[in-house]
Amino acid sequence: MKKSSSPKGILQTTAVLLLAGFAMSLITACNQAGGTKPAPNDTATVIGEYTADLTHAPFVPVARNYPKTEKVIVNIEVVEKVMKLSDGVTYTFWTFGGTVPGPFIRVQEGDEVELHLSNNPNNKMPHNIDLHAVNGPGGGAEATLTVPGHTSTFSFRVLNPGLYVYHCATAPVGMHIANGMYGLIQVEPRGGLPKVDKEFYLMQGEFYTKGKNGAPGLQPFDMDKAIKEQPEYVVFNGAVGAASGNNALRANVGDHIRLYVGNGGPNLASSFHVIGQIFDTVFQEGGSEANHNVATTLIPAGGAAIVEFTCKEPGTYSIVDHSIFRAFNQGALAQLVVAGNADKVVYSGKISDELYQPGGAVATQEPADPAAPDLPLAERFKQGQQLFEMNCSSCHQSTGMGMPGAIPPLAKSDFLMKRSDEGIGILLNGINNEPIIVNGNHFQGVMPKLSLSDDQIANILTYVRNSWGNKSLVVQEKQVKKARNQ
Ligand SMILES: [Cu+2]
Repeated sequence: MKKSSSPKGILQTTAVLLLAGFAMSLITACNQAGGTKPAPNDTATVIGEYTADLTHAPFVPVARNYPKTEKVIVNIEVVEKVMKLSDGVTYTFWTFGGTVPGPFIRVQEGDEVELHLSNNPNNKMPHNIDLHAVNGPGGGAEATLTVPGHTSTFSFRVLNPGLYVYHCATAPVGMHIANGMYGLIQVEPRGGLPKVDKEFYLMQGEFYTKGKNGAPGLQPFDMDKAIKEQPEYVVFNGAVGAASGNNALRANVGDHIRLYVGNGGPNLASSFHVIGQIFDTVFQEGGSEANHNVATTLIPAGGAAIVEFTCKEPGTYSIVDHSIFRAFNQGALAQLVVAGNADKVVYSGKISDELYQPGGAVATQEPADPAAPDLPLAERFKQGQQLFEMNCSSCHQSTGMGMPGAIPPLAKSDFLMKRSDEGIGILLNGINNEPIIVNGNHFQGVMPKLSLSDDQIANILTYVRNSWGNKSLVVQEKQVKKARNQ
């Protein structure tokens, strides 16, 4: 911040000094209370000043690793703006810095942070910021309450290292958070965290829209659903698909990866999990004590965690809230794409797939029967609908719309409808991470080979190829048999 000699500047400086003094007296009181925690770096002399480099998710600022305590200027502008929540769905987000989550702030233990919160003149609402890294009333909320067209300034010393959530705390607080007003501040311990190869920023949050999940158009906020804690969307980084598909996180085999994960809530705790990975280190709740060898870690609303792991196998890893309907039906699904060479000792992949018939029956392949009876479209369609609901709809959705960025749509799918084999090959063989393009969008993932008979495959394909705007002929069992025998 530029030095100002205006009366306003002097007033601000005075207010900052008063606040700082108040904070110091609080610290003294806390220390005298006999806590066992080592005295924080509260009296170090501040040397130098710089403006923080803020990043937007999934990126994290480079660690500064400066040996001295500094004054850090943090400038954040609040912007109310319409952005995409899901394919065809928009929402009026209230944002720190124009994105959800807000910018990642990285400072060092003991630093003096001078925060300037500007409220864009085109905004309609007052806003403020409550940083969980602050020792002081409201975490800065009262000091930063700002109407549109104004900037508020306050300063605080970051006394406790750790990863902390910040959020707007203007009434109605829940609504400001539910509209996307949250982010993370990492207070680096002195000496820094151990070096890793890749760092990413992910933040979960729920959205409560008037329309049901997938209902198109600009969706208003629904206070009743928010109070009942029944979101329509649970997402990472502010939108369905914001960290999957073309936006997936990327790394290489052998990289040691650190994820800074926040949960803005406003209501739900996250059962944070990376499918097919084990966190070698977890700083639970963003604190200083590390736990090791954890597969799923709980992140409370308004809380955070730092997780670390090394990918030993290439592939696409799904990052989920393991409250699993949120992942596959509401959007809480990110992806990490890992490139490199496979190690068959660590993970073999499928070695074989043989018929299993308990009771001593001799397992034999179903004989090819080119004379399998043709059935009318209506009959295969009806059977196919039931089979689809049981086997396919949890990923592709009952609407056939899939999940943007993660699961390709079947409705009006050029990939499916233009195939010369009617899609039989996909159901027979599955998809094993081959990149595909559906209606111009890139997808890469795994569709398992399901245990379906030729008759069942014919039924499912007849249903899929004649639903949600798709139109084609019936697929018959003998076509599937023929393809299988080839
Ligand atoms: Cu706000």
